[in-house]
Amino acid sequence: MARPRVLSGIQPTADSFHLGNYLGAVRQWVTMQETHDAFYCVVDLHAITVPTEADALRRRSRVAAAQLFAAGLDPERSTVFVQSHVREHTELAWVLICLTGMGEAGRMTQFKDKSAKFGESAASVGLFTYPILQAADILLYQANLVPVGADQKQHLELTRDLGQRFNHRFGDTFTLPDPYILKEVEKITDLQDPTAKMSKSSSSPAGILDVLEQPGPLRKKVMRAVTDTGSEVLFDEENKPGISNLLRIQSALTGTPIPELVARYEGQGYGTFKKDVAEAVLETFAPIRERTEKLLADEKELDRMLAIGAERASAVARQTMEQVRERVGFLPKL
Ligand code: AQP
Repeated sequence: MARPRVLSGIQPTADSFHLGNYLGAVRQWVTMQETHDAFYCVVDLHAITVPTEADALRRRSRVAAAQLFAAGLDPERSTVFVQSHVREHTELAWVLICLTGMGEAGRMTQFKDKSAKFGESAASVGLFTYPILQAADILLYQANLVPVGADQKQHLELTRDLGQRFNHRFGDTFTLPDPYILKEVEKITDLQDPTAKMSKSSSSPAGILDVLEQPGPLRKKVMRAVTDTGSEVLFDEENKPGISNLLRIQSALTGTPIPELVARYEGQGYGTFKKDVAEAVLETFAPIRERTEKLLADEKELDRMLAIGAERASAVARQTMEQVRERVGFLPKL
């Protein structure tokens, strides 16, 4: 029997992924390549929904791809590609845009959050339609499962709605995907503002742990993470959001259940605990950073790996789009 298909994407919007991207998404991608037919993309078309400089985009797209391979994606088992290399993403997005209501698109909370930064009228139409492009990314590959962090839940619902609407109007075409969200790591929060998600574009440098960062600054940031009143290491999301976030991180990185960690640090105060969290972060990030640097040292080879991914992705995307074109009523080109 064919393996179920998984698809997910990550934006090349910074010079490194952060701990939230890694724990909330990329780590699951690596595990799932063992059991699923895996498609993962660097979503550069999404990155340009906010002002982006061309050289930075090129650099960050390669850095993103290198980090994915360095984190453990195997080009033999996973199809890793750059979104703009497969033209069908934008073509399907247009068809889906024409099926989306203005009100429906306007309810997407990520647009509201991100556009608040520039003011809604200065935000691009691309930022507004971003979730529809994301729906196209997923539906194009007939994905069964989409591993993401909690912030993407609403976009996944829109994807299912649009897939279902298309199927209903034009005949069964798309597989309806389910989100795959690991509760324990669905929202890693900012070290300086433990109620907000750790984010490439909105966290302050002190609030974010970058995978490619050097050990010194990483250690400092963990040691300076905002903690809560009191001195006991306890899991209490409401009254101790900072310590709870660090406990979640430590548990995910070491595979130790939270109650066990709480028992281990009883009576020891925050200092010892934070030191251990910092060590766990360093241990996880160091090999990824080293492998990323090696991969980036040979751009030609990296581009070749991405070309192979694009080829495999295009074969699937072309098939879906042929069906879509025919069902929508576009004339075949002789
Ligand atoms: N803090 C987080 N906790 C858990 N999961 C997270 N993800 C992001 N932040 C956290 C998940 O990482 C994947 C890739 O994210 P993205 O690059 O598509 O962008 P995003 O979700 O918008 O993340 P950022 O860091 O906030 O990026 P910018 O600032 O560029 O918008 C997704 O699966 C996401 O859920």
